[in-house]
Amino acid sequence: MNKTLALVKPDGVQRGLSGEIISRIEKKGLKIVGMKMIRMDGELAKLHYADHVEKPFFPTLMDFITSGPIIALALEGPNCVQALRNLMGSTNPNEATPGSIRGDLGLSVGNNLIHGSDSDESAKRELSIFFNENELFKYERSIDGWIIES
Ligand code: ABT
Ligand code: MG
Repeated sequence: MNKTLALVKPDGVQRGLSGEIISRIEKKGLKIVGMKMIRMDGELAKLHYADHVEKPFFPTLMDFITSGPIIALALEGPNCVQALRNLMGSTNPNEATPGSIRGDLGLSVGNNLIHGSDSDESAKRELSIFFNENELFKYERSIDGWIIES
């Protein structure tokens, strides 16, 4: 089964929205197979956002993402990368549709509450940054048959 990485960003944690955000992920049916609170440092931020290091907004992004603890989640489910991206909404909360996390809860692109890997390839790379193999759990949920078509 495919996996993806979600991060509740520092604004989500500070605003007391971690529960709301994680709850939406759980209600969708995605299975949490790893979870930890950490504070990213500059080195981790550069690794995670390797594609953005040269972008003009990177210094602001770096300050923001290292400004407080985040909650990292490893998620599993069919098409989980796309499922999470749909739950999140567009990068800019002003363009994100109502019903999405960013559409309902955010107002600015620099404080957009949640990260989700943008492809299976990114998911693999990013999960290996945040989780060791022994921090990812394999377990069945008794409701899986009601959520996942066999
Ligand atoms: P992430 O899930 O954080 O990667 O966001 P998303 O994939 O939706 O958007 P990308 B393009 O990866 O943006 C990464 C972070 O950079 C911020 N950003 C992006 C800006 O501040 N200005 C910009 O012009 C762009 C394109 C938004 C994302 N994170 N935050 N916070
Ligand atoms: Mg991205």
